[in-house]
Amino acid sequence: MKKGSVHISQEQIKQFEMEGYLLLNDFYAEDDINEICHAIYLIIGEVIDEHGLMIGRLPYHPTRFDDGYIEIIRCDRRLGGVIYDAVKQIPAFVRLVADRRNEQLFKLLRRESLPGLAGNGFGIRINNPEEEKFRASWHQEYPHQLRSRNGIVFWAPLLKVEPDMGPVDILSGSHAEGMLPMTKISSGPDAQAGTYAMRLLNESHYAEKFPMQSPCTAPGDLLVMNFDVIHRSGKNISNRALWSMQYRLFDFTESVGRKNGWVGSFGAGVDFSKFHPELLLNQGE
Ligand SMILES: O=C(O)CCC(=O)C(=O)O
Ligand SMILES: [Fe+2]
Repeated sequence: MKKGSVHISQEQIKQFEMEGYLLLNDFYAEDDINEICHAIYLIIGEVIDEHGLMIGRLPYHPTRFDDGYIEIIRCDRRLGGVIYDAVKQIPAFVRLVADRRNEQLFKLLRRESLPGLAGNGFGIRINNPEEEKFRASWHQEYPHQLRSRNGIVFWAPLLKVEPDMGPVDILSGSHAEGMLPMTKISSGPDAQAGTYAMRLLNESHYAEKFPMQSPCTAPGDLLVMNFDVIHRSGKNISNRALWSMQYRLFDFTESVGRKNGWVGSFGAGVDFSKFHPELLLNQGE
């Protein structure tokens, strides 16, 4: 799609309203993605040099921009965290996050809205093979972001996503349930840290009620999800990390967000239950 020209059909708008998500193929240009991938390649090289790692790499090519990454985390998993924190500061990525096309698309999906870009709500996910710690379990986006009830997650891959890499799972139509209560699991075998400790109550009920879709996407594609649609990280059983970009746009004019001053959630150091005590039930502790 050319810069500044976003067109979607009435059919697609309707699909987004019915299913709570929509896949737009080739929404971004090859160069938009390539610029980001190239910078990631260079940053990985900087980490290899800084730590004197003996990791050989092939010259840059968009399909193997993360060459050396898996070897780095095998040497020292903490360096994966360094790379994760670094790549969200790539100017080309921040430019894409704030791109006019995202705002235009938001306005097509949310007529009469005044779009905002969720602060601390953007980054590049690296879903490592066979790693559970940072896998997002079934969730709705709203409690994790707040800002506004009327929000949309933008999800776009940096590589071709194969089924065994664990594409994001979506429960189609589940946004119709509205805001659902959650519980905190901070101990036991299922325990995760921080925002990952929050679990949807009775998640298996929803997983049975709604059909699951796991769209396999490619660079340039964009997946948009309603803040209320239930989704989770897929399971990466491949031997390559799944790199994908996320950013969230919201509507400033929506009444709950406006009343709360568009405050953010965990990423902004806020416990969402302060604003929505009704959504946190103390079960499963
Ligand atoms: O890509 C994933 O693993 C999960 C993505 C997600 O939950 C999101 O983008 O909001
Ligand atoms: Fe999410």
